[in-house]
Amino acid sequence: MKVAVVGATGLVGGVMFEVLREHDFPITELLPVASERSVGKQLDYRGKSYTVVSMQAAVDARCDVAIFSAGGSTSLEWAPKFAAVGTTVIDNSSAWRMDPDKKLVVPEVNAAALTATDRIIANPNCSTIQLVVALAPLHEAFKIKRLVISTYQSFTGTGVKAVRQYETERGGGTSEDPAYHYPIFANCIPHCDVFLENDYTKEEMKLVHETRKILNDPSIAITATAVRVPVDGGHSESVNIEFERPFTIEAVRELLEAVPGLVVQDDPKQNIYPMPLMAKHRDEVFVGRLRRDESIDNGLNMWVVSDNLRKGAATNAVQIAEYLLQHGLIGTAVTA
Ligand code: 2RA
Repeated sequence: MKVAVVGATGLVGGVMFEVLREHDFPITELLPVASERSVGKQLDYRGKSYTVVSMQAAVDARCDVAIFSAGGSTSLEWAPKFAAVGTTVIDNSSAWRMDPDKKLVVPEVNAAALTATDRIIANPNCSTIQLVVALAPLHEAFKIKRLVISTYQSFTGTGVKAVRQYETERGGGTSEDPAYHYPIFANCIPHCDVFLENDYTKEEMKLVHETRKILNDPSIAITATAVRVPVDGGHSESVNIEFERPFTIEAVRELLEAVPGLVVQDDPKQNIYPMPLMAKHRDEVFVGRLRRDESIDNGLNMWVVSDNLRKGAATNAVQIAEYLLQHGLIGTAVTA
């Protein structure tokens, strides 16, 4: 497969190469793609040096697949150009996620919706991906009526600038080019992305809209609070669910344990529960602290953790590419 990695020099781009290598994705030709200022740089992949190329050069190369992690504006401008030459784009930005004509895919949940004519496929937001991996089997079994989600999101979700701010502050310094309005070291900031007219942040509304789209159920009532925390191993989420139908904890546990890529870590008596420290560099979604919400009928609480740069971004995108390849949906000579 001829593969372009767009945003190759970014934080997620670097993890993308790690995941492609670990998954042994069948690459015959690799094109690292970045902004003009990085064109010509050399990047190593599996012991071989590759030259960073421009967006236009990657379009002209007519790749089979282009995996984007380059921000929404770049994706809005360039994804259609790749698609027009028959390249399948898997995009990590929010640009296409809520487009009614684009699929928003978490392979464990809804990959079956993909077809050979899908030329721009949206990778959901990291906090949505880990959430719906856990919710999907429960929604099918007990129908979710309402969700209340609080997230504890790694500063790595904001990118290199935030990592630099955290490391400067951890060393006792003050960042000259901070990613956040306030210090992130030894702090929690209830502000991920920008505030909207309804006083929620974009990050919180992504959870609302994307979850409904992926589960294909606009009736689910959802509210969220997204918090940035000084943690680098992954995103954590406290999830409160009200189901339409009764459930048992045993049935919930059994359903979750049957999900590929989901690990139940839940034994409070042995202090067993998911933590970002243990999730870092892993591809799985970890679920624990399963317990009935005794304040309502059919209520469940759970705790969901995953590495936001891997399953929350790079791994999910590579898994979409693997699904397309395994089902003969990549490289089909269908141009848009
Ligand atoms: C964040 N979800 O954590 C966003 C970016 N992927 O900031």
